[in-house]
Amino acid sequence: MEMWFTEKQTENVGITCKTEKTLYMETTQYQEIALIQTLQFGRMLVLDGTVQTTENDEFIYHEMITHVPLFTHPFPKNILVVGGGDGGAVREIVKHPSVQKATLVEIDGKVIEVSKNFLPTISCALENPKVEVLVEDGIQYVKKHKNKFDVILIDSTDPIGAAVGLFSKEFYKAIYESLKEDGLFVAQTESPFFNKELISKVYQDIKIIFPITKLYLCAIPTYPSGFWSFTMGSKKYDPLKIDENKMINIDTKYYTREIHKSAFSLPKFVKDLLK
Ligand code: AG3
Repeated sequence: MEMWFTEKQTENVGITCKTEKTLYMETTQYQEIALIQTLQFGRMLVLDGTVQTTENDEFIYHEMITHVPLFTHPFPKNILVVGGGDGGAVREIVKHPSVQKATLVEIDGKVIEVSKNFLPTISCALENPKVEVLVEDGIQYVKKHKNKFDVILIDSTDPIGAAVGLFSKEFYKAIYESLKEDGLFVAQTESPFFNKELISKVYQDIKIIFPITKLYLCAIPTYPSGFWSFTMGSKKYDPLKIDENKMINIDTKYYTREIHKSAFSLPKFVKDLLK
């Protein structure tokens, strides 16, 4: 007998992976968590039926959500991650020698626990002394902490359920206040094929608040359409005017200096979403 897992990415499209077994499944107050052993992608974390990360392609997302903003800021010291309970973004953040502290605020403590138990290569930095892990509502946390962070990463799920507020203008205003005067932030902003309206709205909302707003792309095999966007809002630093001499060599598999720039070169149909 063969077992397959399908994420229905839209009403009419899905991704299907052959699986060996389900390692863990539980419904928490916030969502249904599943950890599946797949043949193609290794272990896969699934929240409410949507693929969050897999052992084999997670590096693309986690490097791109982290290194683009952290190399845009000339000296990032204090970093906040909202969501990201699997720890992948934090693992990349602590590779930067300038970082003194990374605070991870994840609403669902079970995601952290399951990732620690089943995804050691992703969650490995959660115990790092520079990392503080808090289980609480990221929106409330951001509202309470003003003028504090150099870089904020919004490593959220799709804009459904608990994550809806993470895609709101009100939240972007709170992020602005939570950043220092030269701070910047990046949010994962879904697929340019399947989430066109969301991308347009988020971009316009951020643009009203931040002097520099830019969208960049990467290719992620397990996410809807395989094509993924991130949106950056920055108070001072332009991601395309970075001092390349300051870019230290850190160990990556996707991110390079060339990718840092080329990721901002957008296909016409994506550019059109930002008008
Ligand atoms: N967060 C973004 C996952 C969105 C994927 N959407 C989907 N499969 N429908 C990833 C969290 C990784 N730290």
